[in-house]
Amino acid sequence: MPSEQWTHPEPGDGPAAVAAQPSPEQVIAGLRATSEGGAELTQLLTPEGQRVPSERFDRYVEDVDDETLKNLYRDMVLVRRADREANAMQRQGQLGIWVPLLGQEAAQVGSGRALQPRDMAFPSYREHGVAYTRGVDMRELIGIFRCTDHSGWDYQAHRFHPYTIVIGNQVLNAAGYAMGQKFEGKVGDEGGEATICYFGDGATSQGDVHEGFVWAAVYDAPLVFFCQNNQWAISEPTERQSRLPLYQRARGYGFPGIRVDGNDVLACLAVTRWALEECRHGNGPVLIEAFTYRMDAHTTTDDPTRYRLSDELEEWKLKDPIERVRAFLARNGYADQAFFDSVQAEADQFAAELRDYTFNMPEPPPDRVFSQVYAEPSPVLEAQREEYLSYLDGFAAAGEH
Ligand SMILES: Cc1ncc(C[n+]2csc(CCOP(=O)(O)OP(=O)(O)O)c2C)c(N)n1
Ligand SMILES: [Mg+2]
Repeated sequence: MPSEQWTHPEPGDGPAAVAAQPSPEQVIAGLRATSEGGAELTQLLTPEGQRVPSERFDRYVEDVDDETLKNLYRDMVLVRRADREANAMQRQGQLGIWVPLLGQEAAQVGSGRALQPRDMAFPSYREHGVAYTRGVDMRELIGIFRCTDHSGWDYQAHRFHPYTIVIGNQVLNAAGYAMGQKFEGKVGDEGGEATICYFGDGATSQGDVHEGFVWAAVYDAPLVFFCQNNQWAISEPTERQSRLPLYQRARGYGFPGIRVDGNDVLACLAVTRWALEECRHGNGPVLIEAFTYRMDAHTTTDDPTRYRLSDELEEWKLKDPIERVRAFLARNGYADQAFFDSVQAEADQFAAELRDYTFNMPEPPPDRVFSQVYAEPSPVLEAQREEYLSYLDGFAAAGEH
């Protein structure tokens, strides 16, 4: 921890009332550490697209050649384009709500691409980019926001759990799942399994997250806690939720924590690969704080101009996750304008198909709400279904008169 940052004095270090007062410089240093990246930020690609060597993490991206980087660029452009399309569709009344991921493409694509097919992922509700890397079709996902579906993809096939709206709750599910992987002997060597769990900065204030940390720690569960610190929990900034950078909390639970530049896809890939390897070999859990920024509203029902200044957004635009990869590819001659144009055209097509699908999405049958609730049929639910269907029949009969 940088020395200038304030921490509570040790008991007995002078009169408490005096000793517990941080100096103005220490207050500012603490705020900077929670709201700016700080020296501890692991970065492999600067916002200007310069490659920064890293003794510790370069080995985790040795195989990333220009083709792989172009694929990561393409992933991010497609995901962003779909996100913007969905946002527009909500504005046109085609979706009930949308949860934008704008700005978080690198954190999601980098960490998602670090996973092996056998690993399991637990998302919150903003992880459309991770869903994409797990092979969940954006069309499978859009139904949630058109209110026709409840995360209906096959989560075992994709190894990607349903979305969780209850803040932090998926951390408990993930801790239990990872403990199961441990109990079943699926960790310990190269072929080992791991779990990754996504949550936000605000979620770290929830009891569920604390409990998940405790259980995963004491059982050495193969679990990567992936916190996307996008600086905001709706209108609550991170510095109102923590006295120290979030990754440092891991120490109190007895596992490693690391802060990565969440707008750097290469660093997110490297650090997540490292963390997953630790977990696979039985050295889990690990906390990753991906330092990023929510560039759009919390959801389409939110207006961020009510609680944050636009200069903050302008500052983060300069750290855009896609632009730095574009700069790196172009500067090194790995990609030309034709490549960037073709990716854009593909993204436009991707978005057009999403729109087309959404507009023509079949209405689910009314009794769908009763299906896929339990693995086995339930008499109580079956009775409710019958009652609901006969209630609906009443309308049909009334219409005949
Ligand atoms: C248990 C619970 N409390 C409150 C809410 C309302 N809520 C929805 S999102 C949110 C903020 C979450 O912020 P963060 O964890 O930083 O994730 P982000 O939305 O920034 O990705 C809150 C308080 C909720 N969904 N669940
Ligand atoms: Mg947040």
